[in-house]
Amino acid sequence: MPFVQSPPELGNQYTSDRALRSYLARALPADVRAGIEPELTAMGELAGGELYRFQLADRRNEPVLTQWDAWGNRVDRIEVSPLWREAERIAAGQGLVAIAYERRHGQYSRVHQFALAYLFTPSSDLYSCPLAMTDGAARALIEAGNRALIERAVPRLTSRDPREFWTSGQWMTEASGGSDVGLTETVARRENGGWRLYGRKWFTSASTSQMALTLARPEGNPAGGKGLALFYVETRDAQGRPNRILVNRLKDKLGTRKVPTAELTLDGAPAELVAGTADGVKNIAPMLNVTRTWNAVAACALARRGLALARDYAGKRVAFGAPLAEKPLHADTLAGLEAEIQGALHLAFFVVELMGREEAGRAGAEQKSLLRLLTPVAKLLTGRQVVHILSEVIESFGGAGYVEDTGLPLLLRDAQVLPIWEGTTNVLSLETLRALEAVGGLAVLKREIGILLRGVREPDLVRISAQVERAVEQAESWLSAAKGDALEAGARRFAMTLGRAVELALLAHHAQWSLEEEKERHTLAAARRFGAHGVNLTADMNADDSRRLAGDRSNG
Ligand code: MFK
Repeated sequence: MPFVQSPPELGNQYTSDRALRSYLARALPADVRAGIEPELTAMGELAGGELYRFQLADRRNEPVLTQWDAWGNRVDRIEVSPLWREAERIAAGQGLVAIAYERRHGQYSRVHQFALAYLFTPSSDLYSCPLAMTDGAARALIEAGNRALIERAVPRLTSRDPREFWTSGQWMTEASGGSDVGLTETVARRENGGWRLYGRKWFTSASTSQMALTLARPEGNPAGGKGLALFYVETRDAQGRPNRILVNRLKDKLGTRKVPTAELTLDGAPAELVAGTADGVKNIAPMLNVTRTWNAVAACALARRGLALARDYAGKRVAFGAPLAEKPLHADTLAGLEAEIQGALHLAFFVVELMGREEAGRAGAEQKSLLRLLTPVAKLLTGRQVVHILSEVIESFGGAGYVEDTGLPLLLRDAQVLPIWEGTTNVLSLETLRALEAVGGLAVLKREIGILLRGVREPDLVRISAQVERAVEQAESWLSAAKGDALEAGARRFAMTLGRAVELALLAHHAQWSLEEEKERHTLAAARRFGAHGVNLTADMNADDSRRLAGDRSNG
């Protein structure tokens, strides 16, 4: 018999996730944790068992667009994959959006929701994309205070009944501007007392949604983001026909291939204003902040899935006389990934906690400022971390990781979207600088880091605390010296430094708690390793060198 390698397997994705469980033990009151634990255990079982097997079997199914019926009617029907249909049923039934609005656990409801979403995401083929937008749409409508739209849409967006449940799109991207949304060309016209939208949306994720929030420029409005207005659109009319919206084609993407991302033409689509005839970017910002948080949680979730598979495999795969797990270099590689995942997890869930506090009316001005500042930071940093981690995960399987029917390459391809959609790393780095201005500089972050590190006593954690504080000081002095182009050029290194500093501060805080309360040294190990990877990335780069290196068209 020739040798046949056993594939990697997953267990219960909640009970086997030490970092998540330890985090929840600290972050949640005991009664809240006990109340949600059965749901988390059941979701962990589903995600590591039945749903994971379904996902592997469903690998080749992708959404299919049918533009015409047999009789020549334009129908633009999109059939999603079987797994996506099941994912929708599970997501509605488990309240993956609803939990945040029912608020059964007050300020902890967001932690509850996102812990479930984190477990669900890697086995859902990114069904968390429509969930993120649905959550964001509910939040944006509520913030806008538009009673009629809230009454019409929010009960559907937050329904637990799969027959009632609606998802929402977030149509922002146009060919003219993916990041520079102010370049939007879609026009809104007053016709017969209502608004009609005309234009082309270039990248509409999850285009099977029943509604969308979108941006368009009311005729006569000035150019730029301020001249845009936020509109509510229902995608089908009362008879279920496309609502003057044409699906031109589905995108042929690197990853997220189960997500039916489409190019749309709005050909007089009826729409309603959400919040006045201008300030569209500002009015859609609450949606962006919610989807960016989903993005950060999804990044941690995909990274965790990759490492869970790599770790299981390392215990089974024998090479050079021993399982890979016993090989010092292989173990060292996985250890580095674990430390980065734990840092990312703590940052993403810190933002989740802040969001929950704000929504429950329990956040003071400082916490609101922190949320504003750390939302783009968490999104951009975790988005980069997950791509690095999953690239290493693929490599840790050798050739098997490069073969499609192992289901592994999908992880890396899907993860690559996370630093792109909802604002690229660079766009969010610049957004971090604007957010910093909005919150009055670094003082609020420094105070929070001080609070996190106050109780640290373990000698290694004391040393790590000093490393965090030094990195923030270095970032601050870089910021005060950098001007003009140098400021913009260094924005990513600066934002990543802030993010890494907060990740390490959270790890140190949690490690001290875990040493005392759980008698565990796992997070201490993660903090030490993360610290060894480094925090401060700021640097004074030579602008002439950068111009030469980036702009040399004669060099390839
Ligand atoms: C699993 C995860 C799934 C996630 C689902 C993903 C589905 C995919 C769907 C998409 O990808 S949709 C496309 C997402 N596109 C983006 O995220 C656009 C990225 N570009 C930016 O973020 C630009 O920075 C931006 C469009 C915001 C720049 O436009 P502007 O017009 O130059 O905005 P500006 O001047 O920065 O902000 C306008 C106002 O909004 C300001 O308020 P004021 O008018 O009072 O000064 C800002 O303070 C406010 N604002 C902007 N961003 C904000 C915000 N307020 C709060 N939070 C924010 N994040």
